[in-house]
Amino acid sequence: MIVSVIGLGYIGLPTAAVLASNEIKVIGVDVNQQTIDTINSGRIHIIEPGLDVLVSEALKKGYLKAVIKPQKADVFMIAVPTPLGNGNKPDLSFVKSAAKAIAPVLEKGNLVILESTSPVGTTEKLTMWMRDERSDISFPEFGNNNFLADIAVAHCPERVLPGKVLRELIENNRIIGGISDNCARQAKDLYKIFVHADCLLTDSRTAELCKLVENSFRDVNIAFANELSLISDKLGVNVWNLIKLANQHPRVNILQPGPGVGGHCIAVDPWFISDSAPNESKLIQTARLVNDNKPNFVIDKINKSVKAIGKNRSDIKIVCLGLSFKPDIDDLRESPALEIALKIRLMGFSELMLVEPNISNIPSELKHESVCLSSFEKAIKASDIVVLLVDHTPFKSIDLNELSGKQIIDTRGTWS
Ligand code: SAJ
Repeated sequence: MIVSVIGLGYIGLPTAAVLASNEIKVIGVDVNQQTIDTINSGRIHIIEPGLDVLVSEALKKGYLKAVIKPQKADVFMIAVPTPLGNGNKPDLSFVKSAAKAIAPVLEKGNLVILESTSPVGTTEKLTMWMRDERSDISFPEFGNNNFLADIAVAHCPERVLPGKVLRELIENNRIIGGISDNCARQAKDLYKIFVHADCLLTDSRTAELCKLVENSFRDVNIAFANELSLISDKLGVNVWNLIKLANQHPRVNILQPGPGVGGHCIAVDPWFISDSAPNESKLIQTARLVNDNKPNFVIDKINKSVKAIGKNRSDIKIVCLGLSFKPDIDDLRESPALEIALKIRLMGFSELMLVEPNISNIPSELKHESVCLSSFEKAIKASDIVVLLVDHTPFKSIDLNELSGKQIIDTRGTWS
């Protein structure tokens, strides 16, 4: 059997490598020649623990190769981006391009799986885009379980946590939604090769909504925690202590407030629901707005600290601890910490020190004569205002006496 993985990014490459490590021949396809060259030389272009070893082993043993144009295979797994376009509308252009690219090499008996997080109805659109190119073979029809088409099409959304991808690919239960029941069953046979957990079958629409709902559930729950942080601030209550106490209740489990919600999933996927059902998704939309507004609250706190110091900003040094979207990773995409640092940069402080142990260069958008990357100890000593934005492990072990006399804005409760 040959499996072709279309899109060799954060999901596609680990999936390709895991399949190859199960002695399945994998052809990885990507539109970026540099990505292909890197993989074919046994290296990787993303950071994910353990992935480099898996990829270089797979290459050495001949189970994995990367190419720019799809070739014939038995299974095609599509793991391309589905970003937010203008007006928070889903951009499905990469899925459409993938459909058009694989259509010419499709053969009777092939299975096509969409892994990308997608709005409801995308797997049906994918089927339609392929059908438009290939009138000589038959494709399944949603809800028609009596028709055995030449090609099977299913949606199996990825659900892995960055940083734990290789483990979660194998250990997480999978939701598999077929265009028809037969498609779902065929897809399950593939996942059972490497998934050691349950593969639960449903239809493609349910699987699409299921993935969006999982991330929206988390977004709404984080928004609740973020709202509590605003309420507590107004009422002079320590929100971290409040949540810890409330969580003593057997049926309460409040998440942690922060500077906002980042990453390319939780801050994006709820919009896919609100785009499809705008009038029915008020809570989901409000949660997005609450989370997106949290950086402004942090900026207000900084302004209050400036007032408390009683000097001009041009005489004040400020440090931002962390820039990534969550702890102990180097990923700055959609990071609220980065957004806050950018806002601070424009506030005219004498110096903005950035401490981000997981990167070695200042992001280009932050470059300015008043901005520098600094070590943790040095920045703490030199600063008047300390803004903790990401709870990276090294920040937890500070002697709290070193913070005395400084204005502290701890958005993660690390020192509370
Ligand atoms: N965050 C908080 N408070 C919390 C938890 C998280 O502010 O209590 C923030 C984080 O700091 C971060 C953001 O939320 O900015 C998202 O981080 P995360 O660790 O919750 O999730 P992601 O985006 O890394 O991965 C999510 C996961 N989804 C769920 O947990 C429901 C993962 O399983 C998905 O596969 C992934 O999205 C995806 O690809 O969709």
